[in-house]
Amino acid sequence: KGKYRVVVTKPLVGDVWLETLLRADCRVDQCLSERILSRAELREAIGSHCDGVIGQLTEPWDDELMRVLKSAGGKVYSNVAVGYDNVDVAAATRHGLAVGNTPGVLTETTAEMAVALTFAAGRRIVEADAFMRAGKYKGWLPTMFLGKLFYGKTLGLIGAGRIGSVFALTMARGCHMDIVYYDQFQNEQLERKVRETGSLYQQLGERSISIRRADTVEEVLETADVVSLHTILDASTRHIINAERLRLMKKDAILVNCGRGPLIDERALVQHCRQHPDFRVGLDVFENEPQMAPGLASLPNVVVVPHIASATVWTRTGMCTLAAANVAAILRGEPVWNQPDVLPFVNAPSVD
Ligand code: 8YV
Repeated sequence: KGKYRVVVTKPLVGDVWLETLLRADCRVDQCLSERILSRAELREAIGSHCDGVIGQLTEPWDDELMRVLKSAGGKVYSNVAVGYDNVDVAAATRHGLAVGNTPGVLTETTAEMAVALTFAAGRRIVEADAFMRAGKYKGWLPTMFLGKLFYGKTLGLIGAGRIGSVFALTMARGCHMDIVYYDQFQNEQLERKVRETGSLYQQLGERSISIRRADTVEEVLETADVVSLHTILDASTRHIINAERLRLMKKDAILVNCGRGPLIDERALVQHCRQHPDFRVGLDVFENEPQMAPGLASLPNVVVVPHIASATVWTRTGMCTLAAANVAAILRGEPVWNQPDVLPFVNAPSVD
């Protein structure tokens, strides 16, 4: 029973997403395997009839798979992620398929992971934890695990959209850091918030904060003590951090990436970290997930986590629910979940 058949390619979080689909008259075929489905398995899951797919960024939703979905009667592909570099949106649009994503619900959660990685890398939390667990703490020394102070330093952003802004404000307000950002667009809202916080700090007799938009990526890299990547992945941003640009950074800077792995040339990063032990890195994403570049995992100046920046129960429940709501709305021809600046469709839903 159920008017529409919806394929879900991975186990999801919570029950609301399922209730949302069932309420919308959908029959749900969910793949409960934790394995990443191959192209052939995705084709098989779509089968001869499928109205919509809820998929993941680990899957290549390119022209071929969009064609398969369209031929099976599909109307919508919904990514359980805000990023959609795994989706050929132009192909989907050509085939008349709407493409949904999950902006908004993961902004703070992802920004908080960038904060966590910044501190973990800068204060050597993982190294120190391993030291304790190995029973190596034999007595306190003033020279032990010297890390970085953030207070009053400069924070660099590559990409100042939703997540980048929340990260920057959290760090700048908490540690009184100045911000320098590179983005195609000026973020007036972020600039205003920083200016207003700066004047409040001044009134309170505390260190003020400032913000400046840089003309080039280089300018951010040269001036910042912490650089965090929050830009989308496309042809223009692939390897935006390469060997040459790493050399521009301060030798004791911190580089954080909760965006997409291929923003960094990971092999060049390994080399750089070997040469500069005071350079510190926090990574949530990798160039060839789930693999890491040879040598990366054994570097003491690098902290790595497995793409979990949005992994809280609240956020993943929200992402899965929004992904389901996107499918339900398209199939029933209803308005999509919406709020200013957060549109959960990356192309104009053009289905009949
Ligand atoms: C998720 C992400 O961890 O939303 C994104 O673009 O990369 C992360 O929030 C991932 O999408 C889970 O599938």
